[in-house]
Amino acid sequence: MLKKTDKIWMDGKFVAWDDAKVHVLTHTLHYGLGVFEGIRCYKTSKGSAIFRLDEHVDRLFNSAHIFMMEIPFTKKEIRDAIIQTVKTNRMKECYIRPLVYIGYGVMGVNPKGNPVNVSIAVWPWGAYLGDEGLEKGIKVKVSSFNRHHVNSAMTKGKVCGYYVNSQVAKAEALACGYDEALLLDTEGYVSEASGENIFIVRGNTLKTTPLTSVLEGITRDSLMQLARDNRIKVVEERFTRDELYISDEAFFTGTAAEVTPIRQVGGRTIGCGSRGKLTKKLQSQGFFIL
Ligand code: PPE
Repeated sequence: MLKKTDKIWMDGKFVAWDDAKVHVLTHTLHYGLGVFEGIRCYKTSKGSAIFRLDEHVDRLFNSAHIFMMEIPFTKKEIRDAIIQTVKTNRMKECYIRPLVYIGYGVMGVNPKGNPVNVSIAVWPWGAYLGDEGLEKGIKVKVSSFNRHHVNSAMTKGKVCGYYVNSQVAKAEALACGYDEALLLDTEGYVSEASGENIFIVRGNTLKTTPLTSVLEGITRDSLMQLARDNRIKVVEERFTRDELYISDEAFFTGTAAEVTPIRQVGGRTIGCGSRGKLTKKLQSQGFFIL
């Protein structure tokens, strides 16, 4: 269950958690066009810090732009509102969920004529794929579902409706006894997990999928920078599932999942069958601390 916090920011005002409600004919509820972000605030030795806030706000606005949703606030207003929401709720560490959605007014596929609403909620969120997963790694199923074709989903946008695809893949993986689903793109190459990007290690090279059929992950970007700082070669290149099977190490990255090692894919052990050396090193740097 979600752990309630005090207030949720809705269109410029703070409302009590229990009163943060919308009408059942809210357009996004029916047709899935809404865009959102997932951001983490960490407790550091210098106080609380929101991880790459500007990049998350930029991505939120980019998502809205792609779908021609006009956010009735400036980037600065949203940025300030996010900080205020963390402060108002007296959170030292939390997950932050800004959502831009099409409101109540007109029904029918065409969203025009409806307001564009914005909400920002925060809550405490621990290890997304389990504490043990962060330390020992998780079991992954190559999904029977494909990631969206690039001409049906524009993955530079983080869109509510896209997560139906993630949900069916995740449900299938869990039903089969795995922890997470890995989806292939429509050409059969590895794309991403239900809520994470993927990296593999082969020799001294770290490889991740290019930004064609996947979300432009902010954690992915941080990981690539971190690896390069450690003089590790990083390539963005398509790869197949068998390359994952024979990789030395593999891990997922995401705001919620942080850096989660993969220890098994479809019954095949990956590398040492536990968290790899490089994965541990990268986990211990930056904010992804165990
Ligand atoms: N791919 C997908 C499909 C995805 O949902 C996420 C984040 C990523 C990659 C990684 O992006 P980034 O967070 O910028 O590194 N998934 C968010 C939602 C998770 C949820 O269950 O809700 C998240 O991690 O916040």
